[in-house]
Amino acid sequence: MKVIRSEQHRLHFPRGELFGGELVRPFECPERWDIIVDRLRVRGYDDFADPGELDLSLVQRVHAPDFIEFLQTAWDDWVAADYKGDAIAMVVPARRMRQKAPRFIDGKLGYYCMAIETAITQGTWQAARSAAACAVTAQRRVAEDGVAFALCRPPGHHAASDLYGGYCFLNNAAIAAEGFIEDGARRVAILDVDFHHGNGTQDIFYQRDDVLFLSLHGQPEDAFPHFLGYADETGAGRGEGFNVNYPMPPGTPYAVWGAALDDACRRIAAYAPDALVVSLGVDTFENDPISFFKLTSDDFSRYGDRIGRLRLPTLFVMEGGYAVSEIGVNTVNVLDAFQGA
Ligand code: 5XA
Ligand code: ZN
Repeated sequence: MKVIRSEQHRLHFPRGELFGGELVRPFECPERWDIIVDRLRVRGYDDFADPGELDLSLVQRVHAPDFIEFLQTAWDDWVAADYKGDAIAMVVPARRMRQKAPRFIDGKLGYYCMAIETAITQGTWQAARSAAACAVTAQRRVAEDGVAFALCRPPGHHAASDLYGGYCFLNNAAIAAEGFIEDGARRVAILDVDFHHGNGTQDIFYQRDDVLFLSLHGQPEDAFPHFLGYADETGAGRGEGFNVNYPMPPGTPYAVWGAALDDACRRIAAYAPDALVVSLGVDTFENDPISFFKLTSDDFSRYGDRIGRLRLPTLFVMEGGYAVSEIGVNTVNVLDAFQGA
C-alpha cells in the first residue's frame, strides 16, 4: 500500500493547548506521525512518497475564499499586532452577536474558529497545505492501486468550509472526495471512524447526494464537538438521507461499535460508491486520553477486515488518536486487516 506523508507536518506544533483550564502540551503532537511511520516500517510497508504540489482548485471546492485567505495571513496579522505567543482565539460570535468577519486578528480568529484549543503558529498554513497535498496525492494513487494511505497531520475532519478547530484547518478527507469526483466518480462515500464526530465533513456535504457521509462517534451530549453529530441530522435538500450519524455513549465496547460499523457498511454497499474515503482516527482506543470508547488493539484489525470486505477503491486519511505509544499499532492493524480481507 502506498503511503503518502510529508515532513512538513513538523512546521505545525503549538507550544500549548488549553485543556481543563491548564495550558498543556498539545495532544496532537509530531510524535504521533513518527510512531505511525515506525510501525508501518516494522510491518513491511516500504512504499513511502512525498505529496505532489497541492492543487488549490480542489481546496477551493471545499473551503470559502475568505477562509483560505485567513489561514494564509493569520500568523502575519498576529505578529503585526505584536503578540508573542501562538495565535489563539479568545472571543467568538456567540448567540445574538453579529456573524461578520472583523478586521483585527483577535476578531478574525474568533470568527473562523470552532474550538479554541487549536492554535495557529508560524508554520501552520504550510503544514495544513502539506496534509491536504498528501490526501490528494494518495487519492490519485487509488485509481492505480485500489487503496492508499494519506498520513495527514494536521488532521482535517472538524474543518468546515470556513471554520478551523479541533486540531483541523483544511478538511483533507473532503478535499480528497472532491478529487475523486473531479476524476470521474459519480458517488463517493466518506466513512468517519474517528472517535469525534466529523462535523466539518458533514457540514461540507450536507446538501449533496453525490457524497454519502457516515460517522461513528461519541454522542454530542458528552463528547467534542458537542454541537453537531446527533442521529437526527440526516442531510438537507438533495442531501436528505445522505448523512448518517451513529452517536454512542461513554464506555461503548466493540460489540456495540462494530454493530454500528456493520450498519454503516451495509449502507455504503447499497449506495455503491465509486470510491470510499475512510477518515481514520484511532482515538476510539480504550486508553485514549481524551476519548471514551473501549476498542482494543485487536478490534482495529476486526474493523479493518470489515471495511476491506466492502471491496471498494479506498483511501485512508489519518485523523485523530492520542494514545501515542499505541497509535502506530492501532493504525496499522486497520490497514493490515483491510489488505488481508
Ligand atoms: O477528531 N478530533 C480530535 O481528535 C480532536 C478533538 C479535540 C478536542 N479538544
Ligand atoms: Zn478525534
